[in-house]
Amino acid sequence: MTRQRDDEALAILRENDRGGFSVPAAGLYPFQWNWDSAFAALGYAHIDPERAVTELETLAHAQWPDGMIPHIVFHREDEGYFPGPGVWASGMTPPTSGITQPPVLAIAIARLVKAGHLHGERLNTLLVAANAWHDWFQHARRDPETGAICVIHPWESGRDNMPDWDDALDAVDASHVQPFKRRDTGHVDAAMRPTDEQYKRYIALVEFGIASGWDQEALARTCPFFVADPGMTGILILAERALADAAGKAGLNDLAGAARDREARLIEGFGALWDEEMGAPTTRNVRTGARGKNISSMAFLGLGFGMLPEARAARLAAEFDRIAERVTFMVPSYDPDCDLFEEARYWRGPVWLVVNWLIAMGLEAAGDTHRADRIRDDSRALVEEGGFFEYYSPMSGAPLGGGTFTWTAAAWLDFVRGTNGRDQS
Ligand code: 9WN
Repeated sequence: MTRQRDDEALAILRENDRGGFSVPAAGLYPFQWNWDSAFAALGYAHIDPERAVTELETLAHAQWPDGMIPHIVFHREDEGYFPGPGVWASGMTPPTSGITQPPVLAIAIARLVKAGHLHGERLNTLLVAANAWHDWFQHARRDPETGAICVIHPWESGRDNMPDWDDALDAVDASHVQPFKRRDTGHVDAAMRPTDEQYKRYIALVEFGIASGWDQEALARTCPFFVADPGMTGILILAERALADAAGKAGLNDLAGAARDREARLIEGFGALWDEEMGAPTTRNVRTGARGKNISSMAFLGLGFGMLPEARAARLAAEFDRIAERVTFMVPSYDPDCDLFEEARYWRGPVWLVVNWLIAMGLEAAGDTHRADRIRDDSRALVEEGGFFEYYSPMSGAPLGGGTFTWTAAAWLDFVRGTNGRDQS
């Protein structure tokens, strides 16, 4: 079975290749998505390293003049997804959405450098792009009180429907949003996707961005939705480390130094999201001060090396172990012991392999191979049983959402089979 899954993973990466960029899944997601692409590159590295580099280049090529790398790049028209380029109206070439997504790019760059696939001018160009993007987060997405990184739209977090966004999203006025036709529910079961009410508010936030002329620094001050996220902050910490490492190897010492400085400030920001009662970092609604009510999967990035002081990391590890007892497959996107947990609905309970990959990466760096192995073994079992789906039930392992998914295939090749890049060191 394992070998058969290897072949299937390779075939998915080839089939979802649109020439220079990959789509997350044919039909459901027909454009280039930001963090999907960074993970895809790590998958392509196992088939065709040149193709892996190109994936990152087409993504970086869509960078805005202000430094933001957008969450979707619309290289060509496709009616199969809503909202498309006309709705976003970003005015960019190529057309893009107007928000960002988790900054996995530098993590992919560093891994390609380590494997000997990326060097010279092409490397320098990518490092400069990643550095400008990381810098942009400090100007356009920083919580002035904690120093943690915020999102102006649930889609920015990559964890669209996570319950901790609910309160902030409910406060968004969607009364003026004109009727529209969703396309996602034509591809997958509506019971697994966000509700229509949530979708209306997603679109209201897009309209708010357009009305501001997509001025990202202004949006940080005025957007009704502005929520600090341990996920975004934790991933940016990993990305800053990766950037410092790759830039150091390339001899770009100023750039490496800038990344290290930002990393130190981000670690403080991550720590400021710690919730003593919860024993975990949680979201913070910057507009109201309200905190997330439960533990989401991304909190476990805090188990990574140097993210939290020892006593807090030990408390967080106890929460990990409690959840690990409750589910068959780690890591559920939301705490299975709370009322808001839903086993099959988008980001309210199911397991995503790319989140597992990031958490395990942190655990391995911290020397916690025991918990990292639990995550890897569960990830392997999910794919062996269910194939390459978008996400899975943490209880039954049922495959859910879209099929033949690019990042799940990449996670299989690189994280499950390739042991997180350790084989390449
Ligand atoms: C909105 C492509 C993307 C992922 C996100 C995931 C989902 C889009 C959607 O699909 O988001 O960006 O329409 O639901 O939540 O993490 O990048 O795979």
